[in-house]
Amino acid sequence: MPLIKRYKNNPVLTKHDVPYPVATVHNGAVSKYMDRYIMIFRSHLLNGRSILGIAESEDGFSFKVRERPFMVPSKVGIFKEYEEYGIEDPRITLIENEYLITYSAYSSHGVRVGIAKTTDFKSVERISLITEADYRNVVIFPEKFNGFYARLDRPHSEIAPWSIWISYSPDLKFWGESKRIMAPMQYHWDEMKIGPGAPPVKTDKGWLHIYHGVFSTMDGSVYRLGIALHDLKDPSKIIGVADNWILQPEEPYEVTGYVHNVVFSCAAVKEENDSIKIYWGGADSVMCVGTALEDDLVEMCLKNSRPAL
Ligand code: BMA
Repeated sequence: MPLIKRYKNNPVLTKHDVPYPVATVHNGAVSKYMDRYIMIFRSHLLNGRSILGIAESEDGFSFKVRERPFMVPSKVGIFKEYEEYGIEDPRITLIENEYLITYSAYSSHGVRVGIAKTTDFKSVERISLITEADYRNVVIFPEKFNGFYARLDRPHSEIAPWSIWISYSPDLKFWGESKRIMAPMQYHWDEMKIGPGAPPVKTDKGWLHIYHGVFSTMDGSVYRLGIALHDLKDPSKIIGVADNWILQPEEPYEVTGYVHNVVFSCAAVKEENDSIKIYWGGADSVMCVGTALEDDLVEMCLKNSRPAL
């Protein structure tokens, strides 16, 4: 049995399901909302810049895309300046009755991360740009720690391997106490860079965090998914990181597309039967889903783990 069972009708969304012209549908965030699943996904427009669309589902497998995009680059204020080249790779966290949406904001100043909120997935309000350049992949924990929001992110660096950091905030605007907590491992599937993937999922044994790792080959980079377990009370402590990847590009829709050999996750949804739905973009072109058992993922982190740093 594979660890992650791919849904038999993958991909669950493609550009053909979108009622406006796009080149891709990928790297979608997913959350349960009322009795439904909401997906906010990234699409490349035909000019190569990205916007965020929205789709709904009753079962988490079969999605219908709304007529209009959910978020496009802002036309006002500071967001206008920093979102000029597009917005990418959303993540959704439900915390204290608000759905927080983080996304990468691209402009001539580099890439930084924005945060917005919604309570109904109809209107959305931008809160702040929460990093300077060059950061991507912010995921927010769905609980506070000692009254502080916590996030994982991945700064770019010229002199250090691209690693996962943690920061805290009292108000979602001001962030600090930053610390590097997990690094790529040399001559390992994630040796080139790692970054946060899905917002962490709570289990009895710790917070499960699906991250992406990249390996450089003669044929370009390969994006795979890995799994780490963080301490329940102190998420800066990593209990274990699975040595093996949990998913790699294997199906045709993951191997070939806008960017070859990519599985990239921005969402994991915990179900009542202790299974977890994992969502990922295939080859930066389509959206896919699979299911895994929570216990299997936890066990992978605890047995046969590699050092976090
Ligand atoms: C990363 C980001 C992701 C993308 C991945 C693979 O740097 O741009 O959005 O899925 O590369 O192309």
